[in-house]
Amino acid sequence: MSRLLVTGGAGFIGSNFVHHVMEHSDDEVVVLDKMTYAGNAASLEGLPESRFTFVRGDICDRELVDRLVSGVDAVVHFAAESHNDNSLANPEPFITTNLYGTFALLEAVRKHDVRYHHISTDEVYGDLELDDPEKFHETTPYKPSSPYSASKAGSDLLVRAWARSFGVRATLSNCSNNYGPRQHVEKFIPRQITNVIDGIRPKLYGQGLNVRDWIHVDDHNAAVLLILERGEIGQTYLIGANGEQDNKTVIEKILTLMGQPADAYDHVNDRPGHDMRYAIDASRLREELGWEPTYKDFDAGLAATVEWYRANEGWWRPQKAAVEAKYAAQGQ
Ligand code: NAD
Ligand code: TDX
Repeated sequence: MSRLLVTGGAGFIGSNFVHHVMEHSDDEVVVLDKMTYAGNAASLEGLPESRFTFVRGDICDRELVDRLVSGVDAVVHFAAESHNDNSLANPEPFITTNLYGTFALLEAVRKHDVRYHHISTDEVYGDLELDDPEKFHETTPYKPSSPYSASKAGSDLLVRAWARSFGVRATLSNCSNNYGPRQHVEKFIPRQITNVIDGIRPKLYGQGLNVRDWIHVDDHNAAVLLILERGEIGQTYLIGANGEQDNKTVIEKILTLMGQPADAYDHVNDRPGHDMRYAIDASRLREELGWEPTYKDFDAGLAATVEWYRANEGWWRPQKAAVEAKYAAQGQ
């Protein structure tokens, strides 16, 4: 049994990770979360008190981080500013949380010699052409496009430097686009599902030819737990489930699943600098650690996600109006 510090555990992937750990291990979890607009206390309801502690605080608070890290066996670092569109409107919190916050954690795990796993994104590699036969792999050069992806790329490089220079026992994972329960309604899939529930037409940026490599959040988290337990120290693992879909197709699938005409959506302003395509080669994870995704059928995973948002309106309703007002102000 281990004691884990999970940063960002009230967010989308972090909260699903905490539930996954409770079900698939006997580890104890301490969540450290600032509860920004993206943190949702309801995502952590019902966890066993004997194995779960919640601390509200900032990963940039070095004293707090030092104290919490000193009491655990491992840190799993999910906390971040995570939305590309927000990073275009106001990059500053991305620099503070994603870079300085990661620095604060690295200094603490270095001091207390604590195992560290760093959660990152495929966006650090920039984008691919639609017809490129290559996918991203562990040695693809970094070429981030947005303030968000640049801040994540910088945080990855800090981890690698702390591992090499100070011997921090770190692993890294770069995952593709996640979908599933408890994702904030600012993100593409939940935004469109909740729009349809509310009778608002879904909003497609530009022509919607951009491709994302979708993976169910539970498959991402199963890989993270496996890397934490059995990954090679110093190694980077790419996580992806061969889930490439263009945005237009995803919107059409959501509309069809929800009983609407497939063309009942609007084209809105494109995202500046919009990455065209992401695609992951997860061979190392599959071959070295034996990981396999459970959700191999995107349509079935999407249908289950639609059902979750239908059944959990109380979870997302408080955020919905403000998110749509913000998008409307930027023509999206
Ligand atoms: P999210 O925005 O849903 O959650 C982020 C959480 O971090 C929130 O609970 C928020 O309150 C917390 N947080 C933000 N700043 C903080 C700070 N300074 N101190 C403490 N807590 C803070 O994000 P997500 O989609 O769950 O992403 C989690 C991680 O996974 C991020 O590192 C992101 O880069 C990475 N990632 C996300 C995806 C994806 O598709 N969503 C894909 C690959 C990697
Ligand atoms: O309303 C929309 N319409 C639309 O067409 C929104 C919100 C998005 N889009 C497009 C933009 C992207 O091509 O859909 C695609 C997915 O958009 P997001 O959900 O904003 O995700 P993305 O920018 O691809 O980044 C996500 O995956 C990688 C996460 O937000 C990141 O945290 C993660 O690193």
